[in-house]
Amino acid sequence: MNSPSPRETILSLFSQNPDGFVSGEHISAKLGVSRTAVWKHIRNLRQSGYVIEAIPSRGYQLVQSPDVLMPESIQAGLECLRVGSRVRCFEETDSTNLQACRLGDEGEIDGLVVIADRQTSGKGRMGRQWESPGGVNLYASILLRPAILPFEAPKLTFLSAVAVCRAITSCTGLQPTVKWPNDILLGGAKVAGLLNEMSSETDQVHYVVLGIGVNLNMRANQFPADLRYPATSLAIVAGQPVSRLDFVRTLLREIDALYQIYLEQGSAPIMAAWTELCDLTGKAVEVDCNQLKIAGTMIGLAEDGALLVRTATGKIENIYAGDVRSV
Ligand code: BT5
Repeated sequence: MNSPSPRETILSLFSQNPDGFVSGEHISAKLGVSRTAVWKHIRNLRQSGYVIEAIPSRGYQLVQSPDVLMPESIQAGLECLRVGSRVRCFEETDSTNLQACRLGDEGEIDGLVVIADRQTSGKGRMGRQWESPGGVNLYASILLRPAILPFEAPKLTFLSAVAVCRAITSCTGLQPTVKWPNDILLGGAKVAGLLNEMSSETDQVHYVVLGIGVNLNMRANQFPADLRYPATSLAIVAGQPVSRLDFVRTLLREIDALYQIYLEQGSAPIMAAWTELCDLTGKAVEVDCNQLKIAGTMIGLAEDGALLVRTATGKIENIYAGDVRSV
């Protein structure tokens, strides 16, 4: 991991002190710089939107952080094993997945996180678009380099799905559900979408990119009229805004913890957690598989991540790609 910048060090000192006070002397000793240099770093942080008060004889106090996603505020005190070891934030990019793939091709490390404030070509599955206005949502891609075979990689979508659900519950108390293969729903409306991509050879994965889009503070009038399914945001459902910074930090911790479980125990515990979050098991569904529509009862997941649907004739179909709808 790269050594932290002075800003990162100061923000992490704030996060380590429960009363929020850090003395100028302590910062200057930690950074190995003069008190004047400390004051300059504090001034720069204020210019970036941090509200920092200076209280005589107690030191500096971080009163408020801006809801701007920056590597140092995301990483401060994050304590993840892998995820977030490097964080790249863009004000605007075409797609965080494309960025992460480009960086993956250049050799970026396991655990790299790419975040954008807005995307100009946010990607959904099968060439669809992901609506990505600025300042309101989370658009993130996580680069992982697990030593797995290519056929295993699609199962990592379940990891992102469980992590997103846990982060939503932790930040808002809401209880989302999952819909195979890549949707997170609140009250039946889509609140988050996932898009995994990978680079591999026949018998080796170079990297996997977990693409995660979560509608945090998007307003009803920001959704296009022609969405395939009803959509919503956490703020619409919770009735109050969600801190993007808190959400992304919570999400990265959840992904890191699940990734550790995945590396130690494989995908079975993660798929079990996903199944718990799915409320369509045992229900009548219709799956749109491009040319073909399959109707039946959703049974659950096969070991390889396929969706199992029992049709009216009693036949069990293993479905690898499609859009599921409850009927
Ligand atoms: C997805 O595709 O749900 C995958 C979305 C992944 C987005 C993330 S953002 C970070 C990373 N970088 C990227 O470029 N992508 C990933 P799919 O199941 O195909 O759903 C796409 C469909 O959802 C669209 O055709 C619309 O109908 C609808 N949609 C578009 N934007 C939406 C939004 N913000 N919220 C809810 N629904 C949306």
